[in-house]
Amino acid sequence: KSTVRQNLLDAFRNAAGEFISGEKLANTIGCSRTAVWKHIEELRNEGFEVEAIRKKGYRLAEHPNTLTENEIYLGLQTKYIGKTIHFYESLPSTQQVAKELALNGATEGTLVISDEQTLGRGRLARAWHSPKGTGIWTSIIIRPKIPIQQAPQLTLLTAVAAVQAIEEQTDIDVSIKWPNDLLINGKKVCGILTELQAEENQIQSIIIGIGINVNQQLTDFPEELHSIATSLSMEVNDKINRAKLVQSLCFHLEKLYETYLTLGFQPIKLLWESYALSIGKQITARTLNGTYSGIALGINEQGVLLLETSDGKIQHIYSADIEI
Ligand code: BT5
Repeated sequence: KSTVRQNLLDAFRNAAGEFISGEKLANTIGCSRTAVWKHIEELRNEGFEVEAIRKKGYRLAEHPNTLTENEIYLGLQTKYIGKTIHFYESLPSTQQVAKELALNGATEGTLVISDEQTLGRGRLARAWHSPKGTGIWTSIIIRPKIPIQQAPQLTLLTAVAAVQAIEEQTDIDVSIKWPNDLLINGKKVCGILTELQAEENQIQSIIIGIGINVNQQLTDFPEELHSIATSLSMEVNDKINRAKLVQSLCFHLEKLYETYLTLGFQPIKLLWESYALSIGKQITARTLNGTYSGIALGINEQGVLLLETSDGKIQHIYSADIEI
């Protein structure tokens, strides 16, 4: 992404809908007025409405409700999460691209996002349905200096961020099903997949994959998901602005991540518990080592689920599918 383009968007953002003269734009950006004009033409071709009035200058009038790199960047209120954006029209999976970028030294906060995934993945190689133009399919790279065992905490942290972003943009009540499902009225609206790269027991990067169903209608889902999945649009009967939701997601993710790095998991745990669905309830956890039923007591400091079975034993559940 050219820095001229980035500076131009920053200048428009700072102008908050007011006119800026071509000369002022050229000066703040540090390029010629011809270059300014060329970039404005590009923005227009992308669907942005840039008003031009003699003696007043330029004003960014309208944002298209499409998901583009510029559209996301323009309203971003973060220091580093989402500041570098790799946008694709279509990808097999954003996880794969983010992993390669991370291995090649991508900075913390780098965001990979695709308008469609043809091979979107859930946990345990399950498929994640990611049709074009409807959802948020994104992977974010972070590089926390924490012991590997604590990595699952980032899944829970991301779930809290996603709840906060969705609630901020839609006023819908969202709850979390441990560890990585966001539900609205019992139906899944968002899934999170965290994967990590480590060397000699040191975390190199964590790739946080987030899928949010935003503007799908029921017919956009395959038959087998009809009874278990929903989208934000289906819940509010309206279209939702995906770029704003990504911005909000980045904002809350960065805020919680900063809190986590300075104060540890405790404050995140409290927030997580306030949104969690299954605490104190009878659940069944299917793990690779067997199936356990009992009362979900909560999560411990590591983010591990504690399950009290009928014989009074407490099982530590590290990874499972939960039935409530
Ligand atoms: C998850 O897995 O919920 C993690 C999903 C992560 C998706 C993101 S999108 C960006 C990034 N790139 C990727 O390739 N992946 C990440 P899991 O808990 O295993 O749930 C998978 C199950 O959810 C499937 O087996 C289906 O039953 C169901 N499912 C699939 N697509 C869905 C959808 N769009 N909405 C709701 N449920 C879905």
